Amino acid sequence: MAGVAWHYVLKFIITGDAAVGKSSLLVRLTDQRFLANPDPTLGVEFGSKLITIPEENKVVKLQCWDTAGTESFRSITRSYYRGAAGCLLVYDVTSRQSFINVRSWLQDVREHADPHLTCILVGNKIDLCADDAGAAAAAGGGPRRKREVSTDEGELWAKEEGLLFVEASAKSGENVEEAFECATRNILEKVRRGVFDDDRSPGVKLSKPSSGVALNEDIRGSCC
Ligand SMILES: Nc1nc2c(ncn2[C@@H]2O[C@H](COP(=O)(O)OP(=O)(O)OP(=O)(O)O)[C@@H](O)[C@H]2O)c(=O)[nH]1
Ligand SMILES: [Mg+2]
Repeated sequence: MAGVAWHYVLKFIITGDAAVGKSSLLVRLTDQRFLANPDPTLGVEFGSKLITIPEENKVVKLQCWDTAGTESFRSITRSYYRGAAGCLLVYDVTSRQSFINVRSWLQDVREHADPHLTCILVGNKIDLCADDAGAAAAAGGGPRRKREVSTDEGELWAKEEGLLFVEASAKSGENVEEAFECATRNILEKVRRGVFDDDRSPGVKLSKPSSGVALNEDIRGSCC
C-alpha cells in the first residue's frame, strides 16, 4: 500500500438524540480523547479519519457528519443524510427514552438517505454502568448510572431492523473504532457486490492512488 492515500472515501452520518454522545464518539475516533463537557452541536460538525481494513488491504477515508440531536436542527441535519454510505444511530444505554427515540431517527434516515446505506446501532456510555472493576478503571472511575437498555434488547431490535449493533463508550474508547470499522466492512462488501457504485453513489468514492497525501492524515473542523 506504499504511496497510497486511500482506496475509498466513505460518507458517514452520526445521528440520535441530544446528549447521547455522538460528538464524543467522533472526537474519540478522530482525536483519541474524551471531552467531559463538550458544547451541544449546532447544526452539524465534520470529522475525518483514515482507517485500514487489513484483511482487504484497503485504506478507507471516513468523512463523518456529526448531526445535532436537538429537535430545532432536525430539518437542517436531515439534508446531510443524502448520499451517506454509513450511519451511526446512537442511543445512551442509561436512557430508555433515547432508545425509544432511535426509531424516529431511523425513520428519518430511511426517508432521506440512500436505501442501501449501512446502519449500525450504537449503545453508548457503557462505562457508566460497567459493573466489573476492570471496566470501571478503564473508564477512569467516575459516576455510575443504572442501565436502562439491556444488551439483548438493543441487539434484538437491531436484528429486527436489519442493523448492525455494538455497545461502546466514547469515554473509555471501548468499541468506538470497531463500530466504524464494522460498518465500513459491511459497506465494502456491498461495493464488492455492486450495491454501491462509484458513479451513482455520492457517499462512496473510489480514489486513484496518490502519493501527495500522508497516510496518517486526520482532520476535524466544524460548520453551521
Ligand atoms: N460517561 C460517559 N459520558 C459520555 C459518553 N459519551 C458522551 N458522554 C457525555 O455526554 C454528554 C453529551 O455528549 P455529546 O457528545 O455532546 O452528545 P451529542 O450526542 O453530540 O449531543 P448533541 O450535539 O447535543 O446532539 C457530555 O457531557 C459527554 O461528556 C460516554 O461514553 N460515557
Ligand atoms: Mg454533538
